[in-house]
Order: sequence, then structure tokens, then C-alpha cells
Amino acid sequence: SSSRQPYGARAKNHPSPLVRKLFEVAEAKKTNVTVSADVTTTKELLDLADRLGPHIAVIKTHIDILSDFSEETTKGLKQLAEKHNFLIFEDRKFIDIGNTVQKQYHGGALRISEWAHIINCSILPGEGIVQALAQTAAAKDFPYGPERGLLILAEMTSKGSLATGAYTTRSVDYARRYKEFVMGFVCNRSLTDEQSTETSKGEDEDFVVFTTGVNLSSAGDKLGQQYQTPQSAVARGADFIIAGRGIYAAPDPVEAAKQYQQQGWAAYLARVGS
Ligand code: 5IU
Repeated sequence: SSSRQPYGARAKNHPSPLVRKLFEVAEAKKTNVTVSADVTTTKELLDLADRLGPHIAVIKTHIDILSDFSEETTKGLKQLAEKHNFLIFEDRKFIDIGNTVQKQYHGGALRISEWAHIINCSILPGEGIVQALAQTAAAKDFPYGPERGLLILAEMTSKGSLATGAYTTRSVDYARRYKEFVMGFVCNRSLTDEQSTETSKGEDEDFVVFTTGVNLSSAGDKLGQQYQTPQSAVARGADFIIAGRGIYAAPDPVEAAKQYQQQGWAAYLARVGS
């Protein structure tokens, strides 16, 4: 299965330029860490991105929580992504009818398509949301080329999450149907390895698994967040581990990022058997 293959091999064989780049970044920097940079000013965000840049593969943003969002925010992010060789994932969780999400993704106040390599959506609205976002990215006049991709939010880490069962199964179905744009899932385990899927695995598929709720020193928060360690997330199939407060709220975020990097990478090496 793909989760037992090294990132480098997956990079070579993957049809998506964005996924190739993602795996190349991970391999080159020896990191599978995504930092969830949930800070609320541009200065904090750019400062964090610059300091943590060497240790992360991806920065995950919630651009709408910034109190001072402007052109400078995304210009700065793009520059730092170049400088440190990481990708940008806007955790916007699109969840509306196709016509609306197309406008939220491409254009609008936040111009997400312009700066976010990776976006995500819920499939609560049905297949049409995936179709609509894929259509926007495939349009002849979409100016950002093939280095854009979508993660389907297939599961959540919060207590009592309703993203389970048929919802999760359908997430996999839709990913297979829109493979050109859907690069993988946000979920808590591999959904496409042999034992974990009800439908048969496609011959040539290789979906990327991003797992949130990773924290080394806490079991959860007071609002229902539930954590696991980098080791357990990667063992269950995470290709990229997402940590927020575990890193940015640590006394020394750079030291924390290095620690998640080291543990995430060791767990990856153990999984691929090298
Ligand atoms: N996030 C989750 N759980 C999920 C999904 C997204 O925690 O199931 I989908 C987001 C929320 C936050 C980050 O931006 O990931 C986790 O932050 P902490 O590591 O600080 O809990």
C-alpha cells in the first residue's frame, strides 16, 4: 500500500504536480509537520512562518481569523513559502452549494485560489461541492495552474464528530471520482489501505492523509478537541501531521517544531521500514 512507500517514491509516481512537490518538500527537509498557525495578526503569522519555516512541510492557515488581513498577509506568506520551501493550506472547509463555493474559492475578499496551494471541503452538500471546486481549478482561464489541490474533510477530531460512517465512505468515493483535483483527505487514519475500505482500491491511486489533533503533551482541550501523538497518527496512516497549539503556544515554538519534526519523521521511517 502507498503508506508503506517512502515519500520520494510516491513523488516519482504521482500524477499530480502538487502532490509530487509536497512529497519532494517532505523528503528534502525531512519533515512531515504541518503547523496550524492559528494566530490572529499578520505579524504573528509571518513571524511564525519565518521561524518555523525550516522545520515544516506545510503551513495551515485560517485566514479569516486574522484581525488585520490584507494584501500584505498573503504576499508575505507567499514569499516565506518560497524562501523556506513549504506549501500553504487554507483550512477554509468549504461547505455550500457548488455555485457559492466557486466564488468563495476563486476571487472574493480572500482570493484563496491565488495563494493557497491546498484547500479542503466537507462533502455534507454532496458530490456537487467537489465537482464545483474541481471545475474551477480545471477551467481554461484558471491562472494558478496545476499546483492546486483539494483535501476532503472525511473525519474530524472533535468529540462526538458526525463525520463518520457513510459520510466518510462517500468521502473516499468522491475522491476517487475527482482524482485530478482531490489529493487526499483530512482524517484520522488511512481510509484507502486494503483493510480500511469497503470498495476496492483503484490500481493507481495514492491519496495523501493529513491528520489534525496532534499534540505531544495534552490529551485534549476544554472544547472537545481530542489529541494523539505524532507516533500514533503516523502509525495509523497520517502522511502529514498537523499540530497547532502544541507548537505555536509552546514556550519555544521553534524547539517544539523540531521535536514534532523529529518524532513525526522517526514514525514515518518506522512505517516505511527503513
Ligand atoms: N482541525 C482540527 N480537527 C479537525 C479538523 C481541523 O483540530 O478534525 I478537519 C483544525 C482546527 C485547528 C487545528 O486549526 O486543526 C488544530 O489545532 P490544535 O492543534 O491547536 O488543537
